[in-house]
Parts: sequence; structure tokens; C-alpha cells
Amino acid sequence: MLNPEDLFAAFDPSTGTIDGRPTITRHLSDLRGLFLDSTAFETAVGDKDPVVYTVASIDFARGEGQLHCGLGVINPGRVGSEYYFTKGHLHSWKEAAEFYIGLRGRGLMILEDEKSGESAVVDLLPNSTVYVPGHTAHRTVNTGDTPLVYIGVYPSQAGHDYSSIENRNFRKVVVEKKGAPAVMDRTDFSHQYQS
Ligand code: PAN
Ligand code: ZN
Repeated sequence: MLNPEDLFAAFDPSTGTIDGRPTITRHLSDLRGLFLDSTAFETAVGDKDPVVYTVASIDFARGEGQLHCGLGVINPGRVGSEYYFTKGHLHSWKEAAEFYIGLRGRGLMILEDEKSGESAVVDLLPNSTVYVPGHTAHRTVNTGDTPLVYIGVYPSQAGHDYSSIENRNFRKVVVEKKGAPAVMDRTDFSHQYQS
């Protein structure tokens, strides 16, 4: 059925909402265990447990060949020197690729091949796209001082597998160094925070 009311969706990049569609909110406490500095993390969670990001989604059509999309907004912020980021995931249907489209702010995507472990860190900027191939874990990082706003478009059957990332995390971290974002290997950092 080509019902214009179903096919059209208005979104607001300043609120991160899509009219009539659900939004999920991730607070800092939802990201426990993923940041390098657990002491800085607990201090930052504090009483207020700030919102790190929201995702509004359109999942109107389901089934083979159908698409879903998410409007993501990551607030600016850091835990210690590490910039705010999304949980990160693989798609449950491993073959599922995804297009990210940058709308506002500036950030990076950390991509990691699930088999080889090869990493790539790619700019996510307004008026640009990032292609996430299948079998690739992906995390989005806000390296700016304004909200990072983007859309992700993916097969309706993709699904989200968070558990492998929660267990092993990404090999690359994005930290502030002398006022600018720097991409480092996690292994170069983790020893600093082991008690
Ligand atoms: C995106 C992500 C969004 C939030 O819509 O779901 O950036 O990241 P997490 O799902 O890792 O919390 C996407 O990649 N969908 O497949
Ligand atoms: Zn995805």
C-alpha cells in the first residue's frame, strides 16, 4: 500500500526526534564498562547520569528487502580524555551493511572487521556518508563540542548484537590530546587504568 502518511516522516535534527516514531535514550550508566577510565566514569555518572545519545527510528516495513533507519544524536562530552560514543554493535544478520549520513557536528566512526580485527576510523561529517560493510562492528564518536547528528540506513533484518562488543570492546579509542582528537590503540592506554 502506497499510503503517503506511512511513507513520509518529518525529523528534527535539533531534538533528534522523528514525528510519530519512538526514540530510545542512552544514559552514561548504560555504557558502564566501555570507557577506559572507570573512576572518571563513575564520577561522570554521579547523581545526574547524563544522556549520552538518543536514537529515533523508523521501522515501518519489515521483511526481506525492506529498510529501517535511525536518527542518532550524540551529545558532546568526555569521560576523562575519551569522547562520548555509542555502545557499538555488529548486526545480528552479519551480512547486513549500513549507510551513515552525517547531518550536524563532527565525529568519527570506529569500524572493526569481526573476523580479521582490522580497524578503520572514518570521519562522520555533515554532507558526507560512511559505508559500514557487513561483518563490521561500528561505534560512533562525537569529537566536537556540539551534538553529532546522523542518520543510519540498514536492512530491516539487520538486528543489533551488542554482547560481543560489551565483552571485548573496540581495539581503537578516541581521546582528546592537546585539545584535538587522537586515535590510539586501546592496549596503549588500558594499563594506565588498571588498579
Ligand atoms: C545506528 C545505531 C545508533 C546507536 O542506528 O543503532 O548509532 O548506536 P548503538 O546501536 O551501537 O547504541 C545503527 O548502526 N543501526 O544499525
Ligand atoms: Zn548498525
